[in-house]
Amino acid sequence: MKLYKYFILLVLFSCSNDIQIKEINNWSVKHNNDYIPATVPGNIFIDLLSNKIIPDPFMLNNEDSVQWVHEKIWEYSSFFNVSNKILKQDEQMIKLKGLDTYATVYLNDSLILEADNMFRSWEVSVKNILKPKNELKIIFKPTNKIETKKIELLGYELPGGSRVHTRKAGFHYGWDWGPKLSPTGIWRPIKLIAYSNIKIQDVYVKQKKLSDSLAKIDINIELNVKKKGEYHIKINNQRYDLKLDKGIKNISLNHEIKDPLLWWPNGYGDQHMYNVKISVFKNRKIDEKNIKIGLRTIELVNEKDSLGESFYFKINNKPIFIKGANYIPQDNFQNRVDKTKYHNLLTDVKESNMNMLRVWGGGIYEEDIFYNICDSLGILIWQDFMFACAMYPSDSSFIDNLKKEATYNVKRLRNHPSIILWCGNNEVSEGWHRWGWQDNYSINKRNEIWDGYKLIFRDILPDIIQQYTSLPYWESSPKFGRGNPKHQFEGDSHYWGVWHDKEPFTNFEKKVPRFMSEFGFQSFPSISTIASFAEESSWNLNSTVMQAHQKHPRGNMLILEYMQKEYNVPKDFKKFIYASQILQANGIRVGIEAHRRNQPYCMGTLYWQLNDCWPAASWSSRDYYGNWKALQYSVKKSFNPILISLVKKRETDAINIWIISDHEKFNDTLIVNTYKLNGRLVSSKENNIMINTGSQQLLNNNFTCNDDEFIIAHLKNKKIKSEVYFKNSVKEYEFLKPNFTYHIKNDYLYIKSDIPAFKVFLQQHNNEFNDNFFTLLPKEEKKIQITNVEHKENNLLIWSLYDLNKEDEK
Ligand code: BMA
Repeated sequence: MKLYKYFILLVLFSCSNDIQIKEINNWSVKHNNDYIPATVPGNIFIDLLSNKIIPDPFMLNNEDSVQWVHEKIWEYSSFFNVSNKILKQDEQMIKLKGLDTYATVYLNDSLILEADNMFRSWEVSVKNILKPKNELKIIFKPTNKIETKKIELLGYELPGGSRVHTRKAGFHYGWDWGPKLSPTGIWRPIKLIAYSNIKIQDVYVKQKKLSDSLAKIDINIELNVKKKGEYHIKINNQRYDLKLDKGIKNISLNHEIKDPLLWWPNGYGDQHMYNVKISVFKNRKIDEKNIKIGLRTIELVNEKDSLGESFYFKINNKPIFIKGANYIPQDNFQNRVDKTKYHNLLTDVKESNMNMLRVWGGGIYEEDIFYNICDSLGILIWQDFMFACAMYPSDSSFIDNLKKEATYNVKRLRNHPSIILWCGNNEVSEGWHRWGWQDNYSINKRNEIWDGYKLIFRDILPDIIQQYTSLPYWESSPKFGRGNPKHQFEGDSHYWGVWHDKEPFTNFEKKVPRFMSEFGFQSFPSISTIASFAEESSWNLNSTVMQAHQKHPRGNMLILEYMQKEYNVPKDFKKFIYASQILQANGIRVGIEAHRRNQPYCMGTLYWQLNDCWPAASWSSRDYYGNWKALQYSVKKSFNPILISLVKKRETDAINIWIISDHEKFNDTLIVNTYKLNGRLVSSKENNIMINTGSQQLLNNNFTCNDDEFIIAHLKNKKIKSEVYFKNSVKEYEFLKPNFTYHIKNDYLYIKSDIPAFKVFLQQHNNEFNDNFFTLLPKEEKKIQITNVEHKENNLLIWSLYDLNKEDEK
């Protein structure tokens, strides 16, 4: 009996000493005089929407009618009970991982926090305020009033407008691809944490040395010691005894890994990861953190050469040609971006043969899960700090706030092997030097604003990167705007001559930079995506709803202008969407192929933009719902490790043939076929070739074709095809009507055509095809995998370029 009592006591004692964590749930938000149920993490739009107070802001042009939402004060409240176990602990704190944005926080009517930065996490000690029954109340003030006051205080407006005064995602204020829907609320979880002995605050695994035979790492652990005494730490199974005084203690333990396995980007090898388990004990285990690390070296090489200055990444001492895209937040309402969405998006990135995403500076520092998946798939991350297309204030409170934001996020993300670069901002330097921003200010103000820029992007942020990581820092993307001729010779470049300046796609071939970090062209999403926000009666470019879902002021006009040059602009709206997608895909293909051909002068290509934050017309390759546009299928091919690129020589009709191979050296037979439009083979030339890695032009090939012909090249053994080469623009061809035959068997579609069919587009319910917008040559049977299958053989829509030109003849 005695023994039994002793055992119970021991259990109680050990529980009371462990770290207690409780998520604070059961939220409501005050609307008029009622409290309505609220979702946390979430935001006010989601709450008003799920309580049927506002219409869906993404539907129709509802965005306009919900603008009142961010002009109001919103009060969130949660009543929660706290157990004795928690109340008995020496330390009790509330951790608020994300408040968007100006928030006053009360616990049981005591003011515990005034928050002013959505990118920070806040920890507040609530000992003596916490009771068995509690109310946590958070009052969010509208950003606009506070911003107006800050502008008054500064005495002038900064480029970028009022948003620069608030540390909140830039795109919430509206962007040229996204709505003005600026959420307010608790966007990351709130937890109550209580403990008495010790807690692991932070772990940083720093790689000191990496060779084939040995990795040396330092495991830096930050401990918050509440009770001085004897502790021990275990790293995996190795034990270290420690005597610790009260307070924040930093300890560093050396570790070695023999014959280390490296972490490689997608396409270059495995993404080997090591588990590091850190446990703290005082007789028994008190706290534990599990970290996954990847061992790799990183170098950003900026070396002067005869042409300018290089910009490329070496991973594990190997120069890597970067293939990828720019990434924006997946939703204005972040709480809707669940695990599945992260997983699907990043899997698509990997399957599209990409090895990098750039997390663009007008969005958010992403969720941990995003980087975890990138680590496991080998997707490198270029991480911008959250500053975009504006000049920022530099008063002491703003600076103090951003220092804390940067430190917190850099520390949070520094164990991820996928993150290989931190970049100060998006287009801030370019804007200041090239967009006429300075014209509005006196010399003194200009100096003041530029001094602020230098302080943030040349002093503070690089210092933080240096202090907390061993990663490279890049001040601003791009290094030079396209108005400065240096953009082609030095650093990274955003080439918007195509699109913004209406230059032809072939200018991508002339303006090849050292590293292309942005270039793009818009298109419309699939009809099912359009149907999600527009009724059929609005399916035309001039309807109010379609205009509301095109945020670039010249967007539709530019699409039409470019389309007219290449295609007969379809009158049918669905065909117009098809044409807009192949127009975009082909234009970006020209750019990607040019960048890959020009390696090692150019060492990377990131197109603008991978994804969308709502259903709309935009530069994306993958729409809000994850549907692949023609561009996504096309980049998957253009980013294939082996690429055949046919390119017209300047001033002649002949083409050059290039082969690009990322990894392999091989021998093969290159077959170059010229066909008539009806499929008759006019000529076929075979060449045995030896391919090296990198980019290689095949000499002595003066291939050319007549007006009613096209060329296609393929590698016999590798079975890789080039894109079709047409000498003239598509609208000049009289395509013949292809007759397709197909059948569906076990999730596969088998399709054939009697004559060549180009940009063959398949659509059937919500079926997803693993290839689309492809070329079909006669006698060729294409096998396509279908997912989401609703097999209906009789309702497959098939279009090809013939359908664009045919319409015009009607
Ligand atoms: C780029 C981006 C964004 C913008 C895009 C398209 O430069 O950085 O600011 O959405 O252009 O205009």
